[in-house]
Amino acid sequence: MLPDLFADERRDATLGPDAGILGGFALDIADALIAEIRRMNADTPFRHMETRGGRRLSVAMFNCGALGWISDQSGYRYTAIDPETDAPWPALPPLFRDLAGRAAAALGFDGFVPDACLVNRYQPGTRLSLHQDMDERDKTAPIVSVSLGLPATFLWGGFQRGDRAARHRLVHGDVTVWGGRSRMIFHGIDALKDGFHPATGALRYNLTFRKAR
Ligand code: MD6
Ligand code: FE
Repeated sequence: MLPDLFADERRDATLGPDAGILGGFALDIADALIAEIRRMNADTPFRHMETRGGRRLSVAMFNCGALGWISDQSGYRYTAIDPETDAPWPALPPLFRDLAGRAAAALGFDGFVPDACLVNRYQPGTRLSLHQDMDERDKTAPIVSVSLGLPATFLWGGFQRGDRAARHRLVHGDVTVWGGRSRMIFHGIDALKDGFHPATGALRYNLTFRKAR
């Protein structure tokens, strides 16, 4: 029998219970997603937020949707107003909402309607250290995360910060979904390697959809 040449193409992978990578799930709309990021970024700048301790995050961020995740000297929280522009965050594009719902359903989370989308921008050298996503009120909803542009190494740890982390490659168009029993897993992104991607140049974008309230 001939080998299935496409068996590897989608690279779906299980991360843990209720968590997985949907390889290439957003590939067919990736260009349109990037166009939406650029359109919103015309009015809403990427910025390097500060942690409570006064350290600057190396990931640059903005939000779209009713609520946006922010960090400053008083800590982490969700707000309806962008403190940088004093205006509401840009509306969640229907294309984004639809993608998040379809991806969540693929992992068994039906009816996922995000109210927050964090747009992350990584340059070579940018990293996101191990963390838990715990600022969302509704921990029963999953999180859906879309990778665009340069590949990254996703770190998938355990329930303790010191637990050994597995490494998973995330490429343009991949979507990760997690919730349920894996919702509080420590995770992060290793320092982005230098490179060039035809859709984004020397950048990686990540969209992270949540139900914050
Ligand atoms: C990133 N993602 O992929 C960072 N958090 O750039 C996250 O921190 C993340 O991908 C919660 C759920 C999914 C994620
Ligand atoms: Fe996270």
